[in-house]
Amino acid sequence: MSHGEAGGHDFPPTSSVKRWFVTTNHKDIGILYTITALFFLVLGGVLAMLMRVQLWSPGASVLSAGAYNQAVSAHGLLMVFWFISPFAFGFANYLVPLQIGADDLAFPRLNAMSYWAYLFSGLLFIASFFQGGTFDGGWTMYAPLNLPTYMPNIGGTTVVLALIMFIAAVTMGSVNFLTTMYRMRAEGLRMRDLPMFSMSILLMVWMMLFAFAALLAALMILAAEHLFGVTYFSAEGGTLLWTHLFWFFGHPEVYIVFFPALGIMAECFQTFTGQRIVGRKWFVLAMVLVALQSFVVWMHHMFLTGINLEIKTLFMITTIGISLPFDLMVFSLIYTMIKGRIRFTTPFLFSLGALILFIVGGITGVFLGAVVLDYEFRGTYWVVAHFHYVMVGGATGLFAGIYYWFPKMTGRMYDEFLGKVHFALYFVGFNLLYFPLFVAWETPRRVFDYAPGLTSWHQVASIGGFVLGASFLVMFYNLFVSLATGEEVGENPWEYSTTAEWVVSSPPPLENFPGKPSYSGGKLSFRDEPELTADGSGDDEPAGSPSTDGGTTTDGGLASEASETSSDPRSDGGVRTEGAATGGTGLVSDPGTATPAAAGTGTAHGGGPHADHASFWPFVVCFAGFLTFLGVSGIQSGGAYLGLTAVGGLLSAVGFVGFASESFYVPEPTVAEQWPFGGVENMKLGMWTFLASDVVLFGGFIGSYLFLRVANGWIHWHHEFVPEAHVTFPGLVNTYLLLASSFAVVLSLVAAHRNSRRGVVASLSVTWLLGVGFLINKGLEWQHLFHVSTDAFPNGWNVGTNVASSTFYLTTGLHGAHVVVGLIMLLYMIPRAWRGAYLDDDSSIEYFGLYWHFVDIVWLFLFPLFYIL
Ligand SMILES: [Cu+2]
Repeated sequence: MSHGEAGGHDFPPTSSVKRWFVTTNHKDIGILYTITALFFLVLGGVLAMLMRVQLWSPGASVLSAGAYNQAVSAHGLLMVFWFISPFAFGFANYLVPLQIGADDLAFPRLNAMSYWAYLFSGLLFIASFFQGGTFDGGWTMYAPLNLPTYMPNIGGTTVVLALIMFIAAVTMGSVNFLTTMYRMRAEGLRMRDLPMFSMSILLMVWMMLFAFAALLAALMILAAEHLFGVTYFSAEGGTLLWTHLFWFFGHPEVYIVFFPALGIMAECFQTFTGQRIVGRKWFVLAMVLVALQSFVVWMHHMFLTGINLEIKTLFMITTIGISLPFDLMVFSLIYTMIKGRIRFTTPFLFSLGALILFIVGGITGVFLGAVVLDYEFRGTYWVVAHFHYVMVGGATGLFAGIYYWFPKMTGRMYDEFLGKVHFALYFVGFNLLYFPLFVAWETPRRVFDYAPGLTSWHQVASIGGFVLGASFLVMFYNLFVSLATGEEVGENPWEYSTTAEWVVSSPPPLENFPGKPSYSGGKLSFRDEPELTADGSGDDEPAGSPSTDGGTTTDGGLASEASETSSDPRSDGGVRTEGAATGGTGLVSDPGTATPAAAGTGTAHGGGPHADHASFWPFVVCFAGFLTFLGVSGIQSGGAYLGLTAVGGLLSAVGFVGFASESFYVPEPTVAEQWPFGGVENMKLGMWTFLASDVVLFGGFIGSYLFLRVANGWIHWHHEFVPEAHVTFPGLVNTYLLLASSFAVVLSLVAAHRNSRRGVVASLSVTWLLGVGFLINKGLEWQHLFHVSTDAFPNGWNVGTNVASSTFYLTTGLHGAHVVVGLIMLLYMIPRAWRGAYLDDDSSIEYFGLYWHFVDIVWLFLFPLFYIL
């Protein structure tokens, strides 16, 4: 049986439209990410050109003040969120599994979810333009400009929701990459030997996991401020609170953006100089240092606020200090060039360009990191110029990547001459655009007018902007034409490139490798025998594929002879030769049930079932999320928005049920390097990493509460803002209920060990009932507080009454939502336990338990903070 006939579970060929809606393959998702990100680049670029037209001469009126504010804000948000990181995610999706010798990411369906959530979050952003105006408070979204008072249009709210959806996509991606990279590396591939690009992605997703969770806290609060009228950022100290939350995310974001570019630059420098990165070990160490330090520098964005000078000085030191590891990386790249023999290809030129831009951006950044100079430069075009040298420097590295891997992804070569033309226009255009802005630094930032004396500088900048924009026409033309007519390439057109993606055909076959990749012999080779494990599962490999030896080392080794043996012309499709396995049943949290035994018919040549996880549901769920968020954005105005919310909610429910009940099969790796998580299953590591980001999310909420309470007077809080009726007792009851429920989860594990079906069902049901009891008790308490009627609170104590009520309801509400999610998981698990699941393999209960205990522990923090202190 061939591919498309396999009952809707396997991948249709790439020429089929359906393929792109159901695919979960990392290479397909990588291509989808890349193309979508380029679309948002064009959108953000057009907005930027509108701004440059407006700034052609002082006093111009191409855009109104309001339209200019929207253009500036949307340009910034689209480029920072929807273009640059997703562009890097595209490469990461395509290449990381290839570079580390994995078949796919650890959770392929989650990967598809991540892409669709990203796409629909972007479409939600675009929808905001048609809701009476989009967000217009700048990309940093400073309070109080981000509040409904100053931004009453629905579009402003929609953008906040779009960002929340975007962060959902990022978090799913981060969890997936971390699990994959820690657990699915080829045998013998040590963590420290990861290729430079993969290493940069590893550090990027670590930073993303924590930084974006902080932004999520800020955005959830902001959304609540728009939708329910809570008082955080409009309260005493609220403006400063926003900047803390935002920049705790925002500064690491600079490195999140720049790291993948750095990884690509390192790869390109190695390939096109034929020289391993000089001081590779120190290079990697410097990256790790930067990743850690990036979280302790955020306050340099707040030098002009009332924070005392000692703290400012401390943050000046950490900020300027971060340039030291960067110096090391820059010198290492420069020495690599000096020691090697350079080939000036397009990817190399873009890498070198990125390095030059980054050096300028870095040096001008040190000026801003110094407290005294920041007083001078803040809010001026110095910042605009510096920021673009760094961020677009990062984008430049990514454009090196698109030329570098274009032959790998398409099997065809781009036109080298046109590539160089693109680079020349791009580099000249960029510098014409931004260098004059350092000179015209006295221009106020984010303002659509400026002093006449600066006109000529701005005109040069505008010309540069159009040259830069036009350079992309060359790129799109080049890549598009080459797709059809470019010279066909073998597996490795660059000769000196040494990472594993270059030893397989271009484009690589669906299953990536002709066998199990292994580095145990010191260089990459493929085992041709399927690995049989005790339970008889094997890897998914067509019979008779040759044992090949790519003859390469993992990274940075000198030239390797291109291997011919591994070339296999199958591009994709048509390689799976048997029907779809029926897989296990159930949710991702149930890998235990998807055992080969349950998989039944779908035996591969190796004797086990093959991976089977194509799915339409990720698309459905994310489309439903799009409708729901769009409805919620205008829910206060009712009417059509109310209907949209209902339809979206309904479709979400259908989508999640469909997603959870679909059968799929993802094999756990049998032979893989798994340091330091050898004994941990994929699902467990995924849960851990997710909870790590959840810790930061709650940290953001609890931190906000503490911050606002201090700002409003710690003691006064209870005397002035909280009614007498707010007593400890309901909170205490809830503490006992949750502790008891955690104990019940432990009992269900014990019951599973004793093989007692009834015991498992009973204890899970008790957990569920205790959780429901918790929610009822909380509901009664809230109901009571809503309707207190005292002199101080004649209208009750509801979400919008004051800062204390806002923090109380929102923080405990977030916790309550976590309880609800846990109860939904239980509703899925209890019937399955009734049918006898979890007795052989209780890992699902264990993963649920991790989540449930976490929710419990959070409550142990909330209870004293909100009820006792
Ligand atoms: Cu910063």
